[in-house]
Amino acid sequence: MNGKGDKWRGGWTTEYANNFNSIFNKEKRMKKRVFIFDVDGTLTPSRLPMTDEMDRYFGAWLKHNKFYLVTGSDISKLQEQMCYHDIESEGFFTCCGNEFWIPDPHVVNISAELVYENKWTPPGDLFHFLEHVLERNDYHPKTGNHVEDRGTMVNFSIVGRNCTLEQRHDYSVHDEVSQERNKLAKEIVDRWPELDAAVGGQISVDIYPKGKDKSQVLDVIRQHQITPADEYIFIGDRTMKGGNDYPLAKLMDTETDCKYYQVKNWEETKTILEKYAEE
Ligand code: M1P
Repeated sequence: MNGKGDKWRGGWTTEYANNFNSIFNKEKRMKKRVFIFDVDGTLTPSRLPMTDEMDRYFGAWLKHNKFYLVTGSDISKLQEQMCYHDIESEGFFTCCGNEFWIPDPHVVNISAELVYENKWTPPGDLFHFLEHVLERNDYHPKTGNHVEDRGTMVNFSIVGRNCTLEQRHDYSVHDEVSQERNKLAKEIVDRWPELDAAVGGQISVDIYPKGKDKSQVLDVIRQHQITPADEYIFIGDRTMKGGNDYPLAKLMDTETDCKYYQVKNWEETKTILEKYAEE
């Protein structure tokens, strides 16, 4: 094959077709991909900032990629963990998608503009119930700060959010065996069918009105992207049933332009991103 002048058109073969891009000096069109990341356990170790290795990798990766973040945490926790990379996202969702923020480096302290928040007043008897759960549960230690009302959702933890990293780890081992967070989430949904409860990070349960979970972010992202992406890719560590990434993963399963990955830690996320970068 000597280039496009050779036996032009009459001699068009599969070989020409397969080498179309190089013959016509065309760059292969890059697929427009939009990545959506959970934070804890996906980009960072649980409740800790990104590791130096991931910080460096992600900092370079984001120069060529579009991404959103979707976490169960609130904005202060997310920003503690993201090593300023949240500023370079297209947007980020906190409180399981119940708050949407657009980065704006000019906004003092938080460097983001709140686009919406789904304000929610939890039923009063939910708090009574959670207090009762704490009393009846004999896990020790209980460190304080057990119920966090974030204004759009409630986070509940038996060991308490004041725990040290070691106590956090011990509780997560206990929970792995006892499955008490999954049982509690089920009990909440049985008592309040209008609510949903899901296991997010290592020590707590997220509670919000039914449907006000991470799945709500996909529509917002689609509308926010002026030209549609070819592919939306979600990576999370809790995409299994009962996890707070599950509703989004389940929705993405039904959409032809979406894909999701379940990971065990940030290392697996990095490996996935490296594979995409090789394409
Ligand atoms: O982002 C994941 C979760 O992070 C924290 O969970 P935990 O303290 O249990 O590890 C919480 O902020 C939780 O709301 C959030 O879903």
